[in-house]
Amino acid sequence: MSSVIENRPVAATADEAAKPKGTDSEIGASDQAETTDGFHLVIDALKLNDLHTIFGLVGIPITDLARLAQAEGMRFIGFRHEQHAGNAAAIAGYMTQKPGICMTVSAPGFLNGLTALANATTNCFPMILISGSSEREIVDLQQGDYEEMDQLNAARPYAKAAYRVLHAEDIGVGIARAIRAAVSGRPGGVYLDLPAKLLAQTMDAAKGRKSLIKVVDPVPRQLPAPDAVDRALELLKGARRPLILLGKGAAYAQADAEIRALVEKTGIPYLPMSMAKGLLPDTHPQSASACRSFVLAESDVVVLIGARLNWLLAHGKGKTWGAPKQFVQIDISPTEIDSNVAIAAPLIGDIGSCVDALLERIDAGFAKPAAEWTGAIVERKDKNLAKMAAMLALDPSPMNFHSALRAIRDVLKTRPDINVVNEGANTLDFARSIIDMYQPRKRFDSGTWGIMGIGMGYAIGAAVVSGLPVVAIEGDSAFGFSGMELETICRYQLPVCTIVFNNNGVYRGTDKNLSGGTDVAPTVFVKNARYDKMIEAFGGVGYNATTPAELTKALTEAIASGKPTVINAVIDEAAGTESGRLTNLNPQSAAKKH
Ligand code: ADP
Ligand code: TPW
Repeated sequence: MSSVIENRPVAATADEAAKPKGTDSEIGASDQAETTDGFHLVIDALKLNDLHTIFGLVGIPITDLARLAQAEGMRFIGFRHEQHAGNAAAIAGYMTQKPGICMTVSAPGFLNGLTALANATTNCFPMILISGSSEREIVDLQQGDYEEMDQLNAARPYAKAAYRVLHAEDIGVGIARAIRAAVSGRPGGVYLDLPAKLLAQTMDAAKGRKSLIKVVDPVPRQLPAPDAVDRALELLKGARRPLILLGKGAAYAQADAEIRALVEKTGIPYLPMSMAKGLLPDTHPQSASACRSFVLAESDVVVLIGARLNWLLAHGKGKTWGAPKQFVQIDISPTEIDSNVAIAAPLIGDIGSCVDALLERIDAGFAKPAAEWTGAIVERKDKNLAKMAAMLALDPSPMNFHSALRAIRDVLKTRPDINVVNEGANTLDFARSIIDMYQPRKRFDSGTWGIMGIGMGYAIGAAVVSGLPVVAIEGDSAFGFSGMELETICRYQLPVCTIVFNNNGVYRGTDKNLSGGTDVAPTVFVKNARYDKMIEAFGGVGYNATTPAELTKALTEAIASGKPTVINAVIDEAAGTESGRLTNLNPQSAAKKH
């Protein structure tokens, strides 16, 4: 098969078009100088919209597309499995407000990417999954094409939008629509179906260029209605125990200064959801993280900023929420309002504009919360922090989650610019509360689904986008979902240090087979595995750490080296609890409750 790069058909610039024509053996050179094709139009459309990185995995029909993208100056990061390419694209979207691009082959490659697309949509991350597809005529008659699948319809329920382009002259429109759908309003995952035939279609180069669209104002501001702002302020003015709750929508919105001003001007205590940690430094005096249960239960008016009242917030009701409350909810999506409980003061718009509007009208007469409320919070916080400090000071052998995380926390404190990826059950729950974050959009975790498998994909995406080191704090089970991407990390020499919390299994490693049979229990892995050896296979550096001191040394060295590294952190196999802090969601325990 000839390559599109060899037969480069586009005259990209006037200079190139003016170059002397080649020999007769360069078939149709003068024709080619005036035509373009689907391959080039896709690349040109992406570049025109400042999208310069593709996360993907090649094969028919997109290998040449990937080659060409690279030849034309785009970065193509090739993965070992499409799900991780998709996760990298999703986190790139979250970090930049521009859709991350993931590219896959048809049917199985597409389906592997679809989990990431669905996860991105669930988390409100903008990304575009571009998949090659087989011939429509054969797919629709189910005649058994190579990798046959009706991908467009398969994607629809899991995507914010899904489009297919059939004609080369529509590629510009297709990509513009995909970009707008991904980043405007509530961000999400968009599927773009590109049949193989489309990529090879040719058209006049000048017409092709004209058909491309540079999207103007892809993330338009959406101003809140003035009466909605008044309503929210009235409610806040009457509050005696107000609380601000920051979600990852607030981090995504990049309205960092406005949010900080709102928190500080009103004096209202705040709680960050896990990925909003660092939006204000976790050490901020108004942070109520250390007494989360207390403020959720005792507050009377709660301002939700880019956070949904889903399972992560106990749906806004029940014991967690204690005293009756009223909510102000700032969100870009009007249908989010009243999704779980009544919202007294919805504020619809982009977070920057909504927070600005509140700030503008908070006058001198706005009283800061009473000392009775803020004092009670400080008292609780101090008590809980002292308890936690005592726990962190213990030095059990083997290490437990706390002693290992204390070591990591102390190293990360010296590098607030570092990206942190975190998944697992106990590893996730403990790291979330022990590892402080100091800067916005530096923490990436299992998110809205509580999904395992985002680890290496997010780590690669974060390293590529930021150019800064990544520390991935991974349960040993969680790590297993994406572990093969260590090769990808080594191939691109990314500064990713993966710390595997190795406690010999899912949640822990001590379960027994209830039948007494020879198979190990469903939660148990190979004992004393050496995850550090895995990265050595690809030229990376492995460390085995059995004490906090060894962990500190390994992590410090790993970060300083900027090399791909894995630290096998040996954790007491009996230390974890089933499902971490989600024990109550297991059917057995849930049934007991009812
Ligand atoms: P968390 O899991 O941190 O609680 P969620 O993902 O549940 O956060 O909520 C994020 C919310 O933020 C979503 O409801 C989404 O519509 C909203 N959102 C995302 N971007 C913006 C924005 N720029 N302006 C306003 N709301 C936004
Ligand atoms: C895609 C279910 C939730 S947490 C977890 C699994 C398998 C792993 C917990 O063990 P790990 O962590 O990582 O060793 P730790 O700290 O407790 O020792 N498949 C998917 N997503 C989820 N959430 C699961 C399974 C699960």
